[in-house]
Amino acid sequence: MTGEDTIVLMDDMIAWVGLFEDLPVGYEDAPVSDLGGRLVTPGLIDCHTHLVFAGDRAQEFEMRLQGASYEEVARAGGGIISTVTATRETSQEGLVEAALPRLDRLIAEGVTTIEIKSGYGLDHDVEMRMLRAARDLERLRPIAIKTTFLGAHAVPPEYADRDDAYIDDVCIPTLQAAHAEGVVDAVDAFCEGIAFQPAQVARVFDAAKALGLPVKIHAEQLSNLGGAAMAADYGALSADHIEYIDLEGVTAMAAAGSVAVILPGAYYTLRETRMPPIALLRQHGVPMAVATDANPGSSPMTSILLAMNMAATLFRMTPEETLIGVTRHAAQALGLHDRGMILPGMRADLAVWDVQIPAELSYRIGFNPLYKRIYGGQL
Ligand code: DI6
Ligand code: FE
Repeated sequence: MTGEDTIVLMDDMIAWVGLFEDLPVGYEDAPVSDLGGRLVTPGLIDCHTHLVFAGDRAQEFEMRLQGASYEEVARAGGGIISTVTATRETSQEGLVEAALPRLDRLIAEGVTTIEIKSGYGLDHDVEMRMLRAARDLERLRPIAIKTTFLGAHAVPPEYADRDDAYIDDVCIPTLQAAHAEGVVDAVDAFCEGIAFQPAQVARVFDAAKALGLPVKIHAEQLSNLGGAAMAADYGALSADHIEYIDLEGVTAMAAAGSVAVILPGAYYTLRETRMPPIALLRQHGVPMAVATDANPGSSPMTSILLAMNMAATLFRMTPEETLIGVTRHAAQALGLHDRGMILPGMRADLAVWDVQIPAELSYRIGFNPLYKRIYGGQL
C-alpha cells in the first residue's frame, strides 16, 4: 500500500488526501478499506430536478410522437398544467411515495446531493406541500436535499390571462411563506414564451433578494428572451438549459460567475436541434454543470450517468467536463462550498466505481458501475 492514493475520513469529513506512504502520524491505527485501485469520485450531485410530482405524461409523449410540439401541448392545457392537476390531487405522503423510487435510482448511481424544485402546485398550499415532501425525502434516505422554489413555472388555469396577478398575489407571497417555514434554499423561474417574461421573473427575484435567497433560472430553452443575462444581473447561481443563449448572455454569465447547467435529457426528449453553445461557454470560462432535469414531461430521466453520456455524445462535452459537471460545478450551481471535490475539509460524500478512468462513466449507456457509495462518511 505504499504508493497508493489514500483518502482519510474522519466522521463526516475528508481529513486527509495523499499517498499511503505519506500518511501523517496519528492515522496509522485507523481501519483501512482497500478499494483495489478503483476510481473514487466525489459523490455525484444532481443540481436540477423536478423529482417531486404526481402522475405521468405518457399520453403527452404519444402526442408528441405524432407530431405535436411541447409548446403546442402546453398551450392546449397539457404539459406542466396536467402535472399540476395530478399534484394538487395528491397528499404530501403520496408525493413522497411517488418520488422515492425515482430518488432511489439516483442514489444507486452514487448521487449524494440532489436539488428538487417545486412548481407543480402553483398555489400556496400545494407549493408548500411539494417543498415539505422534498424535505421529507432527506429524512427517509441517506442523501442531502436542496429545495428550490419554482412558483414561477407556469400560469395556473385559475389565473389564465392574469399572469401578473399570479406573480404578485400567489407566487411572491408563497415564496415568503416558504422562506418563513425554512423549506426553501433557492428561487428559480421559467423564463419563456409559454411561461414568464423577464420583467415578471425580475419581480420574483427582487422578492428572493429581499429574503436573502439565491436565484437561478430556466432560460433560453425554447427561445431567447435574454433571461440568462437578466438573472446574471441578480448574481444568479446558474442559468439552465440555455440552448438559445447568445453571446451577450454568455458574457453576462461569465461576468456574474453563473454556472451553465446543461440538461441533455430535455434536449433529447423534445428532439431539440439547437445545441447549447458549449464551445462559446468554454471560451468564456463559464463553468458547466450537467443534470437530469428529472421531470414527467420534458426529461423523464432518473439517470445521472445517462445525462453525462448524453452531454458527451450529443454536445461533445469531454468526459472530464461531464464529471466536473456532476461534482464541482454542480456544487457551485447550488452555492455549496463543502462538497464536489475530494479535498481535506470537504464532506465525506464519495462514489467508488468499478472503472479505471473517468471516461468510462460517460461512455456506457444503461450500465451502472457503482461499487460503493459513501454518504457523510457512512457506507
Ligand atoms: N423546463 C423544463 O425542462 C421543466 N420545467 C421547465 O421549466 C419541464 C417541466 C415539465 O414539462 O413538466
Ligand atoms: Fe427543469
